[in-house]
Amino acid sequence: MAKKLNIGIIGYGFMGRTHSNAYCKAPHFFDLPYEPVLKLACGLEEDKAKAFAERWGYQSYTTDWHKVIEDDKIDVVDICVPNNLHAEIALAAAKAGKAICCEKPLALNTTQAQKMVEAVEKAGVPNLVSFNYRRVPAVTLAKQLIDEGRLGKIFHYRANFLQDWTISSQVPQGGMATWRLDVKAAGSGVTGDLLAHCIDTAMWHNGPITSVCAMTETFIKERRHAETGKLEPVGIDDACTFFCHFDNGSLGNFESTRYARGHKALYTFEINGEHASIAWDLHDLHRLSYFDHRDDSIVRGWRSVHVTDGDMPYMDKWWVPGLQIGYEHTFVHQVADFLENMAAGKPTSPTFREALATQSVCDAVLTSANNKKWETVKY
Ligand code: SOE
Repeated sequence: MAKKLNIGIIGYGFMGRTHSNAYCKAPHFFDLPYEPVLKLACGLEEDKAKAFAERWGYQSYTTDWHKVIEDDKIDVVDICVPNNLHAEIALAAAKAGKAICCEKPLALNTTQAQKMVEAVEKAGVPNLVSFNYRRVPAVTLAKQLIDEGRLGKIFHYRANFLQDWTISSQVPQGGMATWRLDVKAAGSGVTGDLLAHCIDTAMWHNGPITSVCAMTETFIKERRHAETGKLEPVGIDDACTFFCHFDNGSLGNFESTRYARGHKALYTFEINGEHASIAWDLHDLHRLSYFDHRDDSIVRGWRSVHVTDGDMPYMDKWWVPGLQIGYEHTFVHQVADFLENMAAGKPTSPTFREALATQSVCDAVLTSANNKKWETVKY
């Protein structure tokens, strides 16, 4: 019988739902050393916290996150609240000896993130940041192909994360979901929210980014604040493009915007190596495109690998070959890896320390855009 592991989740929004779903599903598909028990759910508004707890099967609820930390029965604190609350909660959770799963980006900035890393490392608690796209089987397979050396020397890494949901000036800043447009809650715009995903995956695939040259734009300068009702200046970046150098000598090219009409969440990357190239697209997430120059010329071309076979990452745990999985499964894989590693006393990537490196790149990107100069990333 797997040992019970009590989960206390803070935040009942979009991410609170993805994480709760993952704790429910993981034990059905993975042989886990722990059985996650949905113990306590926390959110600001009582009726919403109660409804969330009932819907997902949490045993109780609270509106005060301190109660989650103070509860001796809670083993894992799962942080799914806006970015400006991550640091305070994580520091308290680490002090209380809890394992921590924190939503991305780790913090508002590198200074905060550094303190969070020190806290979890001092306390020796398991820690993980939820950059979930690493755990799309096709994205994990890309990592495997790179590590096997199939691409040879890598020359280019390009990634985009394109959305279109903030084009209307009537979208408010602040409040549920739209806190992402309020710089006080989010820290930054597309850089921390979307490019952080691309940077996390890129550095996992292709090693550290050493220097960046960026530009950002805020297309809508004022928006009504959902909490104050007043028109207030917008402090986030609506769009960001940057070039970079990787430590291995390759060049990077990244773009993110919430103003690409027609694209809802188009995360794509392409990696070009000496022998082969890889491309991936979130809207077709179960496929990995692969081109290998070493193939006979008469059959050489881009292949679309359907990542559903049992020998492909995570896929032996799901259905039968040919039947695909989707977005929510990335969080299930995250829970499974976290619990397995926790039992084995091993870290789960990306740890707070690894997410600090992503935060350092984000900070360098924003500094570069501000200074209109190349910036060396300070790790
Ligand atoms: C923003 O719209 C958002 O929900 C991000 O916050 C998520 O991290 C991303 O996966 C999808 O888009």
